[in-house]
Formats: sequence, C-alpha cells, structure tokens
Amino acid sequence: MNTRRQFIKKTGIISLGLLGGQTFTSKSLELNNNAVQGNGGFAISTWKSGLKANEAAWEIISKGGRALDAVEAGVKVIEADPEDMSVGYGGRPDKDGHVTLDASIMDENGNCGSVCFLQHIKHPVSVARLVMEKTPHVILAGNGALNFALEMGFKKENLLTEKAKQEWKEWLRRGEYKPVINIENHDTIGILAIDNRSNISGACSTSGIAYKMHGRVGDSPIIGAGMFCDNEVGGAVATGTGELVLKTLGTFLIVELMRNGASPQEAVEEAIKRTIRKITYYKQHQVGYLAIDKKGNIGAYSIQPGFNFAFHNGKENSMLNSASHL
Ligand code: SD4
Repeated sequence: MNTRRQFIKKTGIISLGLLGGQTFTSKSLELNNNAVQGNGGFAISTWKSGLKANEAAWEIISKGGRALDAVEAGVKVIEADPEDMSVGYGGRPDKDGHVTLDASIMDENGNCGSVCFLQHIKHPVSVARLVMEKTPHVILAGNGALNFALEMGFKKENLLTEKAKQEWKEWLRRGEYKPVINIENHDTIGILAIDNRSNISGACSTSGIAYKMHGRVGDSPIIGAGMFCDNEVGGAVATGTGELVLKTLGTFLIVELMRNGASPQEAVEEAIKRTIRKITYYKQHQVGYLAIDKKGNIGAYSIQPGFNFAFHNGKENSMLNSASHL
C-alpha cells in the first residue's frame, strides 16, 4: 500500500481533495450527514462545471423541490453552455462533424429514461425525462429520439459552434483518434442529488468522446453504466471513457456493492479495481465515479489523477479532488 493510501486509512480522509483550499474529510461527511438527516439535502456533480450544475440544483432543493427536478435543472445549465465542449450545445462533434448527444435520468421510484445518438436538440436530458414520463419505453435513439423531441415541442438547432468546428477541422488534418486523459473528455456532466425528503435522483449528459465514430453510443445513456440510482440504497454516476464503464456496468455495480454493505467510497474503489482487473489497456484511459448513499455519505475515485467534482451541501459549493488508483 502506498503512503497516500496509508494516510487515507489512518486519518479517515476518504477522498483526498484539495482545490480551493478545502480537504474533504470524514468530519465534513458527518456534517453533511447531519444536513441530510436534518432535511437539508445536497447535490454532487462531476468536474468543475459541476459547480454551476450544483447551483441550479440547489435552487430547487433549497425550496423543498424534488431531486429529479434538481438534477435536470443542473444538467440543463451545462447543456446550454458553449464553453463546455463535452456536453450539449458547443460539444465536440464526431469524426464526420456531427454533434451527437447521449443523456439519461432516473427518479426516486426507479423510473428512468434516456436518449442516445440524438442530434440537433440542446437539452437531451429533458428529452430523456419525457421518454421516462410520456412513453412506455426507457431508451430512444437517433432519428426516433429526434422526432419524439420535435413532437414534444423542442426546437431543432445547430449545436456545432464555430469554436468546436475549427478544432474539429484542425483534428481532421491529423485525423487520428487518440484519447487524451482528462483533457479531451473532461466535462461530461453527471449529477446526483438528495432532496429534503431524502429522495435520490441522478442524471448524466454528454456529447461523448470527441471525434468518435458516427453512431457511437457511450455509457452515459445506458442505465447502470453511466448512471444508476436506487432510492433504498444510493446512486452513482460515471465519467471518462464510456467503453470501460460499459464493460463493467460500473454504476449498477457500485449501487449493488452499497446495497451489500459497502460505503460509497469502498464501492467506487471496487468498481475501479474491477475495471483494472478486467481491462488490460486501462492505463491509457480515465474513468471517474461519484457515489452517494441514502445517509448522505459520498465516494469518489478514478483510474488517473485529475478527476475532480463539485459538492454543494447548502452551506458551500466546493471543488474537491478524487483520490485515484494511479
Ligand atoms: C462517453 N463517458 O461518452 C462519456 C464521456 C465522458 O467526461 O464522460 N467524458 O464515453
């Protein structure tokens, strides 16, 4: 065991995070537990853009709103932001220049909806919610998802911004797909929230791996891969190379481990270990998981260093770094 892991064990610091001067310790976990037990609730989201997602989610939770509305609102902020080049409007296109989007959402009753390979719609998470609420299905794909969105009143838009187009043209000159750890894929939004009735919901939205093959679908819209919640137990979201998450159904695995007694931190670490045991080429990739349990404990772990997340407990909205395997 390396010294960092020994330190974590000894001090009870489960997720060593220091960005903006704050370390995430078991003490802050206790405070957070009190907040949840005292009808506080919280939101936790992947990457730095998660700060903005959490703000929008907290607006809803703090007024006694539903966690489902909170996660949708949080994701929508990022989907509309052209500066986030891994999600929605402004997302990087596939290798043929098309922006194709994946998203999923899950409520406190085990209902879920998702869309994959959806083009021209700025808010795939909201389409996913309507798949859940207005259809007998869970997943709609491609043109079927687009037609459904149009029927539901969504507007058809060009989502490829000039900036993303120029970067893609630059990439075309080289024309070689290579994942770049924590740089290329760093902003997919995955969010989990608990509301003041202690209900858990989750959502995830992405434009996927930049310059992917046309038609490629990642983990984010696959329930149990990119996102999974069970209101009796907890929830989890994933970010990073979706193919690795799909091969182990990471978020379903994490929730099942928690159901069987693991803490969120133990569960996310085991899910990463599973990937490492099964996938020989893992060192070229990043996968990061966030998990929460029903009591409001959280866990975060990744393959590579560099995965961070935002945590809003009602008092503050902070960036924290995840511990990592490498
Ligand atoms: C995918 N998991 O499509 C997504 C990409 C991602 O941060 O999470 N990027 O594989």
